[in-house]
Amino acid sequence: MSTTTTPTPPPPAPAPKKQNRLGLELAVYRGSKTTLCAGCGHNAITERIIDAFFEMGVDQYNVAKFSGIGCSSKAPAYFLGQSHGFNGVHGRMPALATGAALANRTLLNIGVSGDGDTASIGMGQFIHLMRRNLPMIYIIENNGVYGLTKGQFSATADLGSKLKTGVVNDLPPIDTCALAIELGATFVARSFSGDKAQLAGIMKAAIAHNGLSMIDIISPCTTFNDHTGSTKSYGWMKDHEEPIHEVGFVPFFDDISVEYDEGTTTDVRMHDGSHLRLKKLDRGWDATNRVAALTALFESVGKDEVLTGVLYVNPDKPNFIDMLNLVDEPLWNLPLERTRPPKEVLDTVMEELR
Ligand SMILES: Cc1ncc(C[n+]2csc(CCOP(=O)(O)OP(=O)(O)O)c2C)c(N)n1
Ligand code: SF4
Ligand SMILES: [Mg+2]
Repeated sequence: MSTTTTPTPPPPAPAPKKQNRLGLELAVYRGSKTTLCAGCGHNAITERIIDAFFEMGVDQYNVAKFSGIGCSSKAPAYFLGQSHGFNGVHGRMPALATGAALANRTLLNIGVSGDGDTASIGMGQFIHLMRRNLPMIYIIENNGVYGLTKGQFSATADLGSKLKTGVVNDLPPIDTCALAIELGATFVARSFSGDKAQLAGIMKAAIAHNGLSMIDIISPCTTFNDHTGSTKSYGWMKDHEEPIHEVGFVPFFDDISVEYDEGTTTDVRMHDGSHLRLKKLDRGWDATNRVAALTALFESVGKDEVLTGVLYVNPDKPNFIDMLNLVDEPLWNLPLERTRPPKEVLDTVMEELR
């Protein structure tokens, strides 16, 4: 008796990988493999940065990444592997970023810092960066400890929170968001590394913003600060995160006529034509009102709640580079005759000083 064998059908062709508006795949936006601990919140933030730059279709060659020292400051090595990068001294990233932004105004700048790198050793530089409203994204990966040096309290640790050893923090925290709003940053947000949807919207809006975007992201340190008694742990954030609105974002290259209800949603037109859409929740937060944002942050102190979302946004204030009235071309590319005053001008200056 003859047997007939049915040929096995060929396996289905793999689904084509999604491409962005530059025709690039997500993988192109990755960097080196992370060396951080498994489960570290910083790794989740790296993923959100990769997603946001991919979805916005940013040209990596036009991006400069900056950082200081800490586990968090290692993160720029793990995203945008084809961008420029400068890993600086502890707490001194703002000065580096300021120099680079002035030398080449066409760059899109992103800095990653830690709560130690920013709120302890780097505080002097941080406050001047906020006050200058330099066009850059400044991310604080906030775990309440110095992870890299084995978990000492940082200046953002909450009053009464505990180390694994039982040591209690008896100093009040510095609220980097309240400081940034007061000092002049024009896009200030707080989020949680575990809140994928919210962080995605915030990150894309920060890319679209033409000024200082300060994003403080609670980012649990699984090795030194993820236990009961910590207020920067996954468990605490799961129970105490209080989103102030739903964050939506419509990039300029998508159809912006998407319907929304003006009564419940604030629409903020960003510099590049994108739209940030903040759907009000119970609090009725007005993210364009600086004083109200500060008041709400002060009122939340001691209430065991972490307010997350875009706390404040002002897309219209001139940034540091606009204020300096620089020429349109990058300074690094100007010929000597356009950067050095001619001899006659110098002679006149010398004459005046006689
Ligand atoms: C001038 C200087 N002082 C102190 C140190 C030691 N040090 C290295 S990283 C760090 C703190 C890092 O904490 P954070 O910025 O919160 O980053 P994390 O590791 O928690 O992500 C300190 C104090 C240093 N490297 N350089
Ligand atoms: S020590 Fe903490 S902050 Fe550093 S990589 Fe490990 S989990 Fe992350
Ligand atoms: Mg830290």
